[in-house]
Amino acid sequence: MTNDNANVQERMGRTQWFLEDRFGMFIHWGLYAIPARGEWVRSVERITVEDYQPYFDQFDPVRYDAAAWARAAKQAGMKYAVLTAKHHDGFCLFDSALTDYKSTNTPAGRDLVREFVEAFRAEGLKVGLYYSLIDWHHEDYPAYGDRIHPMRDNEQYKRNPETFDRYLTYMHGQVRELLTGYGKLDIMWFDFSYEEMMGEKWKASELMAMIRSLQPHLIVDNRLEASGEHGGSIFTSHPSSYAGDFASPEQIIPPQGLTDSDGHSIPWEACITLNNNWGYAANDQMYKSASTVIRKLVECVSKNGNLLLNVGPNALGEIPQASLDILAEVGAWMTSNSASIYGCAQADWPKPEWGRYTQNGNKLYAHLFEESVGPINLSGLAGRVKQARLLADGSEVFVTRPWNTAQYPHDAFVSLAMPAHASYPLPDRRDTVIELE
Ligand code: H79
Repeated sequence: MTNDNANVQERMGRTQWFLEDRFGMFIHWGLYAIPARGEWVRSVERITVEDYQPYFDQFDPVRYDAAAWARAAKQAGMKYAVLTAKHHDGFCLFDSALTDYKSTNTPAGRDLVREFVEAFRAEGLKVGLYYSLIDWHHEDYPAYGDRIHPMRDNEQYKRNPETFDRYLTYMHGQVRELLTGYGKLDIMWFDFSYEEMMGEKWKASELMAMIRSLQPHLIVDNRLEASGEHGGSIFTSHPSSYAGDFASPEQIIPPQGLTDSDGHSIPWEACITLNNNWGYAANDQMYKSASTVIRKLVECVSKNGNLLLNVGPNALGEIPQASLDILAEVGAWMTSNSASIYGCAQADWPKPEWGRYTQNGNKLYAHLFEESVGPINLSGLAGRVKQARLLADGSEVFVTRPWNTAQYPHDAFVSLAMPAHASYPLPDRRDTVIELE
């Protein structure tokens, strides 16, 4: 069944590359890298604009080397990246003509967004920009001053819609700057709507009309309309013009792939941190292992989704070494296994007991997370497997039917070792991939 809604049709065209690429880097970077307690520090600790000002006066990331970031992303197997051009604190990493609160006015003296887009494009990666709808610094945003918790400021908004209009002019103007001054962008990542602050409160149809006219191929997340409570009309058969091109589950991988009310798959991207913070947090060493990252990437792809994995560079501009180490190990796995990720999607078979399937046409990828006792059961695949090979080295895997499988006539079995009924360690304990034709 196809959907004749024009927004859905156009979305399918725009998101084609996104559904193939599957793996991207999220980068949260700004003044908050100096206090190093996460990007929400100003709100959580009720820091006033004045008390936050020293971080602006000190911001001098002398080791920022966008080319080094781009190499780390590329070597990890990532195909695109999204940088925080402006986060909730309102600080701009780009040379906006509409504010003085920008990196070019700090000791950094540089347009950090420009360096980012140029370096990542040079590595062949697609580039996206995160732009916060919320702004704790702009005087016309209803959460100005020390009342900076956006969830609690609707009363103030209701009292003063005229001044909020001035903020919207600023916000739309900055989006225009980003879309006209930095070449071809691939993603705009808006964050976030809440309570009644959503959709047309942001003048979203006007904003989207501008985006579509300036950069028609660009894809947009669903957060002009989605809040924590609901994902917006992208989940219906007739999405609005600002419903977005993909859903954006945060710090969660949905239990099943995401579908609209007609049961059609929706493009989605889980954004997940490497430790427990988005912005740099000096005391947060709760890093996910490379193994976990690989398996979670596989899980996303097995449910038709993408993974946008976050790093938080420090005040000097470096991606933390612990993050780089994990990315390098993920990259080592991707080097020999990425055919089971790029261009792959949910398989035609249900999730197996020992791991997950991904699929690309007639290639089915069995991702073994668990060691097996005896031959590995490919449920329901009896007579359908033409050939099986280890993806990492191309070596043949035995499609086998030893005596102890006779009672399971509908299942196919493969074995990584002879004799076929032996137990054996997996060649790659993170995820051993068997390519089945
Ligand atoms: O940019 C990252 C987050 O800063 C942002 N979205 C991702 C991509 C985000 N903003 N708000 N939220 C996510 C949800 C709000 C969470 C909150 Fe809290 C709970 C705000 C206050 C309580 C988390 C915990 C942030 C501060 C404490």
